[in-house]
Amino acid sequence: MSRLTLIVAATRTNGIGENGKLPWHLPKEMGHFQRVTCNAPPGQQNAVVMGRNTWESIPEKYRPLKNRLNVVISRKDNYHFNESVQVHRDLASAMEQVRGQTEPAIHRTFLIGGAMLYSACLQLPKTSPIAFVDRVLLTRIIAPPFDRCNTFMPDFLGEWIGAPDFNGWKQASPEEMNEWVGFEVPDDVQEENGVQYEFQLWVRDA
Ligand code: FOL
Repeated sequence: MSRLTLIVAATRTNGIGENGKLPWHLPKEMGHFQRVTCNAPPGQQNAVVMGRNTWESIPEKYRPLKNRLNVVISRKDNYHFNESVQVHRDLASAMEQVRGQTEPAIHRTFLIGGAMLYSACLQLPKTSPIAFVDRVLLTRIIAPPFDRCNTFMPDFLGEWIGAPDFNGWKQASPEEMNEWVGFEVPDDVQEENGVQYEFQLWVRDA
């Protein structure tokens, strides 16, 4: 079984996209995404697994995402895109590619979207031979509400069951988050272009 870290920026109502693109322009937040997903020990690399719509939403000049193994999932026949990226028909096949890859060895695997893949993966049980999402690196967009979002991630935290446990998910402390990502992450509210957000890490037992 492979562990997956879901990485996402989402509003409080779980909005993540508007008409196929990100609803906001947050260069520093994007810098955080880049730094986290690129950070691997010397000689190793991380993998980024994504659906076709997410691939298409990445500006052409930035894809494939550099210094990361890019893996795309699409059921379209002969979907034509970048030569250096392999396309898979399902997550099982995508994860097999990741597991089979050596040189460089794969350190961590990040699920970078979109909505369809986030939902499918969050539903996998711990016993799944394919993968299990045991971490969510969530950038919570606090304000404004971005009411025009028309793509959403599942409400993985669900209803409050009793602190500090939400459906098996626990929020890591700022120290635990720094330790896991491998660098210092600001633990207060960030503000960029009039948008307020904060970095969170949620973990559940595998
Ligand atoms: N997670 C978080 N925290 N923020 C995001 O914006 C985000 N976006 C996606 C998935 N998880 C996320 C999917 N969308 C790029 C563009 C869109 C995208 C993911 C990545 C992208 O162009 N990334 C470049 C950085 C380019 C830049 O410096 O502006 C990269 O190298 O990662």
